[in-house]
Amino acid sequence: QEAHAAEMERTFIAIKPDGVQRGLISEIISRFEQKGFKLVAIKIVVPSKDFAKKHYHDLKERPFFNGLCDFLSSGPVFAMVWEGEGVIKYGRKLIGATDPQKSEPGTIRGDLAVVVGRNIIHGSDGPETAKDEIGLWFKPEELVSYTSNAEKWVY
Ligand code: FUP
Repeated sequence: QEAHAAEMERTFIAIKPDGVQRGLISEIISRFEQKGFKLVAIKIVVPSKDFAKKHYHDLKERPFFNGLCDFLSSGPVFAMVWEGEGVIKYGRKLIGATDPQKSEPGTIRGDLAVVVGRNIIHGSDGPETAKDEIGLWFKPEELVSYTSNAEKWVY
């Protein structure tokens, strides 16, 4: 069966400054890649604090909002768009619970992080957020569309 790349689900995944500084980029990419998801955009950028506030606008009433935005803008963030069937929900599963103390072993946060304020990775929590976050971090022309040779074995 043919997979239609243009119709495929996409999600926004970002390795936060702690994950980048700790050298976890390749480890994290591997988990998404080995699952069978497809990388369609990447960039490494130090977001401004204003940009961080836009990214986390849903959390602006929370007590940790300011510290969270300071943290996200404190160093390079490795931003990605991943594509594949069910990638939004399953991406969250690969990432694990927000608090690494509650993340299962085998998940990215469960295996690689300890505290909630340094939980190394972000992933969109639903289709609307995914669309908004991809639009915030990437220009449409920065996303590629291609058929990978592996897809005929994944689907
Ligand atoms: P998640 O979608 O799993 O990243 O979780 P949230 O959107 O609820 O939270 C976003 C970020 O806020 C978390 F990754 C870490 C930070 N946070 C805290 O620092 N303290 C909290 O109690 C909850 C979240």
